[in-house]
Amino acid sequence: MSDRYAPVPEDRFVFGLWTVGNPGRDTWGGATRPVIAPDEIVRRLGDLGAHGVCFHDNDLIPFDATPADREAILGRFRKALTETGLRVTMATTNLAFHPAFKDGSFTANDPAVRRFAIAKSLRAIDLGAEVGASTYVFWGGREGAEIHASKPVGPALDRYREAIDFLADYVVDRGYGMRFAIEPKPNEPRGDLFLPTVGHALHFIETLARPEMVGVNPEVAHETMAGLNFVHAVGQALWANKLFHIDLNSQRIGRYDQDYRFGQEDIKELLFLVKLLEESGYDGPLHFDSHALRAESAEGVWDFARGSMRTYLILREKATRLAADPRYIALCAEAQVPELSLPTVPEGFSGEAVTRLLEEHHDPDALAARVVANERLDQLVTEHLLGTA
Ligand code: GLT
Ligand code: MN
Ligand code: MN
Repeated sequence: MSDRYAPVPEDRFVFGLWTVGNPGRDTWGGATRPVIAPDEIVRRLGDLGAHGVCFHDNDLIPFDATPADREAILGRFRKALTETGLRVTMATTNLAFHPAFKDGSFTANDPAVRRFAIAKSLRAIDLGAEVGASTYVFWGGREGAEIHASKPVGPALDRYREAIDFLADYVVDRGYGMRFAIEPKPNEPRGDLFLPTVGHALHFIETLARPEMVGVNPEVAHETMAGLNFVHAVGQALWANKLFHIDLNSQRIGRYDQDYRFGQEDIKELLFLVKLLEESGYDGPLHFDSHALRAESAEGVWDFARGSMRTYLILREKATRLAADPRYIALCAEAQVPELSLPTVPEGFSGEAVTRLLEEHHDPDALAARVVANERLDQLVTEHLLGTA
């Protein structure tokens, strides 16, 4: 393995405690690997050249921990952070696991559950602030329904918005300076989830009291589950200045949430994702929200982590080479890619502009006959990926 693909903290690679810490449990079977303590995860990631970690409240502090337990765990965790130089980039609340949330958390029909969910989030925000997290993610794992009759969408979205608005006010009130990122997902664990796609989340954000504080946290697997184009989802989030965080992994269309290692599937889409992220100037965390295969061993988890980062760096290099390849530039020119950035009616609307457009000679047959060379363009991309370009 060549050193140029060895990550350094400046690459901004981050793993959730629940990702490398995933012991291989699934719906059909128990753990295949031992649980790893948070401070041990920090040390192993530090050895690999990662930048940071993120967590749900209960990944770090168990649900039933006493205040003394909390301080002891936090002490060990902080010590590992100091010794390795790793940062906490993001925190979130586990609002999915406890049976109390079986009918939703912020959108549970029972107001007492909703109040508990907000209180749990307040404590988790405090915990995140204590260790320096600058982004707070909201993934509504239980916000949804299986049957139509139980959960009218309008009131549910009102309650979702009420919770986010309340928590945003709290962050401002405490002076934490955190930003929120909403993570869409189409389904699982609920039959249908609210805010199922990046597009739904982007619209919802515009209805909030503090829209400037809230962006999205798109995940490769989640848009792909729904058969959507992830590069387009991220492209639109960037276009809206709302890409606050990103969850990187791999997924096959139409399956359950597989959370595969980044690069395990659809390398071409990931090449364009990396190209987009790098060219956009996105400077937030690159979070791998994925886990090692269930059959993998305890030690293999670190191969998974190393592989995720290495693949990103290889794709980053490929993206740079592709963008600089004169053949690519020429084929993009033939496909009129630069022209897409030119305004269509540069002078804007006016009566004269309308007249000019209507009087202009348009030759539809000539327009239809133009050459766009998309086959050669994509073949060149493919050969870059295959190493034959
Ligand atoms: C859970 C989910 C992820 C979310 C995490 C944040 S937890 O693993 O599948 O996509 O990012 O709550
Ligand atoms: Mn995720
Ligand atoms: Mn996922």
